[in-house]
Amino acid sequence: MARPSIQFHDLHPTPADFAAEVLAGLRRHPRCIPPKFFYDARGSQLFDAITATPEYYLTRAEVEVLTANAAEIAHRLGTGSLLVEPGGGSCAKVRILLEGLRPCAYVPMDISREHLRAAAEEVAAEFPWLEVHASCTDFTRAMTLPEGAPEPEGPRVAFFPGSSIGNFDPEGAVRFLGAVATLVGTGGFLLIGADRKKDKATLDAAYDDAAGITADFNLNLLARINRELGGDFALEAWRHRAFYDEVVGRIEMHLVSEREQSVRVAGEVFRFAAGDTIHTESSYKYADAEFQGLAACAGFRSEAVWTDSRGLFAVHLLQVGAPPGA
Ligand code: AVI
Repeated sequence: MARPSIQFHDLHPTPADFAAEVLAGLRRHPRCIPPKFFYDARGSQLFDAITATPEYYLTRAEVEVLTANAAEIAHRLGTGSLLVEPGGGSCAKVRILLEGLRPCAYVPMDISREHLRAAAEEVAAEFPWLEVHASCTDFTRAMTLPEGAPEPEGPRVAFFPGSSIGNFDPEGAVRFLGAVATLVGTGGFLLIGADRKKDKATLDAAYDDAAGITADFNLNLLARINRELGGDFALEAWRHRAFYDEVVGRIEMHLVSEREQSVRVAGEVFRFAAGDTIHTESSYKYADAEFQGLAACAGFRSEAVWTDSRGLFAVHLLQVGAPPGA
């Protein structure tokens, strides 16, 4: 029987400067804090809990699409590809595809070292025939393959599930897609999940579940600032607000000050009036054609798009075309 094969490549990514980014965001108007800071240990647990709420349909819909179409995806991509997953710290959804794809190697990339190591070891144990090259890197800054990753007989394929593309603004999304296109090269593929535009009630509920888990996830950011940056946010004086802006086509998540108050963070004082907000996340929703247009700006053409039985969520298969004049 094949033995699990795993290589761990530590590219020593510079950790995000939590203090500097939070202070810069609180000095700005409108105030904002980047959503990447949601994911401390408690935030990651809360995110997992969100994906199991009845209102947050995204994860279930995407799993349904991948499961229903795994054979067709494998048929289109062939075997022997090099499968790369930027941000693939938990290697969860890729399991649906591995048996069909039989890639020559799987390269999950993530900044969270121990989380990546544990997940990569688990996937290698579960698929003993699979060569795993886990790469600890900040893929938003540098998207390169680790040294030693094999040259595949098949194409290079990137996998970016979860509608995480929606957490970039459209310009940032095109930049990210461009970096993926460079990584996989001409003829390479991207399989990517993108949440679709839909009625406001469904979207508002998905980001403000009745059990209050998304609210806890949002408020945990303030608890993290208190703990790690010597902040004194009074959590009971803040509330979660999420709404779908139908004109812009995005969910906005905010923390709303319930009263006039002063807050100290890392020695600096910030004043808030009642109703002032801190914008903590945007989650863009795309019609299929709109998303394909965005991907085209980054050099991809659409090969296929699949949706779940309720038409809520799309998984796009994109391929990098030859550069103009080639
Ligand atoms: C990680 N990301 C795709 C989630 C989303 O739907 O935008 C994060 C999230 N925020 C609140 N609920 C889920």
